[in-house]
Amino acid sequence: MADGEVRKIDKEQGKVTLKHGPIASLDMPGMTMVFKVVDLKMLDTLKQGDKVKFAADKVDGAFTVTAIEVSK
Ligand SMILES: [Cu+2]
Repeated sequence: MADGEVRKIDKEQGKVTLKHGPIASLDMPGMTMVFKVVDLKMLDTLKQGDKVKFAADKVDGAFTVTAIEVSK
């Protein structure tokens, strides 16, 4: 799981903007970027400013959040 912070949520498009730390599985350094989500219900659990832990993968060519939880 990578660390991130929710910057923006777009329920209509099914996308979330995350400022994230390095993601080893994707060989990606830290940055702020937009992800799709595998399940739109994920977006209901999030709000702007939440610190999160998440997993992401490339699905049909698009970086997609496959799991996400708010850090306590
Ligand atoms: Cu990134």
